[in-house]
Amino acid sequence: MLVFDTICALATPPYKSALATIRLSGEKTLDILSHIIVKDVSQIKPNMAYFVKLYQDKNRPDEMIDEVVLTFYKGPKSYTGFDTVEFSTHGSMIVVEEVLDTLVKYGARRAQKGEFSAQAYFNGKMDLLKAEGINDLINATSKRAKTLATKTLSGENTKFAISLKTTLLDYMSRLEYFVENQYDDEQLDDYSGELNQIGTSLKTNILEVGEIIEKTKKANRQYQGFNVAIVGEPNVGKSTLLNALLQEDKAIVSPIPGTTRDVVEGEKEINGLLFRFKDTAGLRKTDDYVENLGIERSYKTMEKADLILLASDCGFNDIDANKEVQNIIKNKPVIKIATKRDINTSSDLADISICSTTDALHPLIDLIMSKLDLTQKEESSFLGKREEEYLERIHSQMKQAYDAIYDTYQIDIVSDTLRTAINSINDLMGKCEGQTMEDIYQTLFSKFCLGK
Ligand SMILES: Nc1nc2c(ncn2[C@@H]2O[C@H](COP(=O)(O)OP(=O)(O)OP(=O)(O)O)[C@@H](O)[C@H]2O)c(=O)[nH]1
Ligand SMILES: [Mg+2]
Repeated sequence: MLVFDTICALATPPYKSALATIRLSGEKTLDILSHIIVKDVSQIKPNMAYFVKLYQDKNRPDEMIDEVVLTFYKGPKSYTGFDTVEFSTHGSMIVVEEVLDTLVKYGARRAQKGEFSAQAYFNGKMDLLKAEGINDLINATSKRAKTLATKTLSGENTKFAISLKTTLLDYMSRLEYFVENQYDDEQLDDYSGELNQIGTSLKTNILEVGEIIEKTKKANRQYQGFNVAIVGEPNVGKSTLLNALLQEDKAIVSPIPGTTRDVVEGEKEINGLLFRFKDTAGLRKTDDYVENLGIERSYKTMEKADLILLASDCGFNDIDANKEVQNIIKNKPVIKIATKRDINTSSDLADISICSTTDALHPLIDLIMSKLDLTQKEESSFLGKREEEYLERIHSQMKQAYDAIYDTYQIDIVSDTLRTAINSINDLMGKCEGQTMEDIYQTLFSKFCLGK
């Protein structure tokens, strides 16, 4: 992949639609344009829309491809930093393919996924935190996920990373002053005082990064959404509960125990968050081969769940005696639901008692929100697993530097560990020293959409 090739791609979904947007970006953009429109390209002003006829060859007006609206963004004031043109064509895939073939004929190359963002990154138009924020926004599947992704675009994450880097650089330069003067007796008294001061400030920085990591973890969980398993013995009303939560007739309900065999799942946005509810086969001892396969899936679904709704219509004694269930739920949030409140007395062991066929489920939803620690909207300027991993790395390197101050009083060790932390901050922002463009593209931008 050569980032600085002139590239083209469809930027809207590849289906028949009213309009389609095609992007062309790179140094040859205007040259390519000069072959396919009659208008003199030197007269085309940036950021203005032009209604033009697009030709396979402007000298052969019988071969018009489409009438389009084109907008020209002059580099470096464009998304990619290169001259860029966006064509808004009629949304036929035949038209789109013809435009792309024509752009390729005059020197463009079909872009790979995320290559426009890669151009922007390598052209210094944005750092990785911003590029990933844009991708997170495109992939958001709930209102909350969208809000979290938008927050990462504000640039607060980059500001924080730069300010932390500046602080650590300041500590390093103060330490290096002492390294240079360490044999000067007059300086020795100041030595431990200065080191202590740096240690105290570093501790505050470590706490701050720790808090940011916690917020990032919460934001990541909220961005991904939550897997909620509905589990219990047969016929207790699990499928009825799934249908009530989804407000949809998704799973088969019947009075015959063992009705649900496979995992039945559905997504629902609640309070702006995405929940994936999974109804499972009722847990019981049985000789039925297929039902046992379903029960195995129930256990696997429980293992992967973020929250378990444990349903029972006759107290929880039997399910509490099920060692396999207890083993899985001991480290997970669980809500014990007494079902069929209209015909049964609730158990003392239940967290909530419901009738899925008639009750409004708000109390259960409130309980789900509090069990998953979702009652407060967490703000985070960082989002994404890569960010979380780098922040943890930086955090542990800062802690190593702190420990080195008090364990060894060895300035060079403190200074070295701070330097490693600074390198990790650079990597977090996307400096990625020692990595080739291809490595960076493969690990990051190849996950983006085509045309982005
Ligand atoms: N009275 C009453 N009946 C209910 C309630 N919830 C479910 N039922 C009934 O209980 C029976 C079993 O419901 P399901 O939802 O199929 O139970 P399940 O736990 O999914 O059962 P399996 O799939 O066999 O494990 C059906 O006849 C439902 O109509 C309730 O709140 N009140
Ligand atoms: Mg069922």
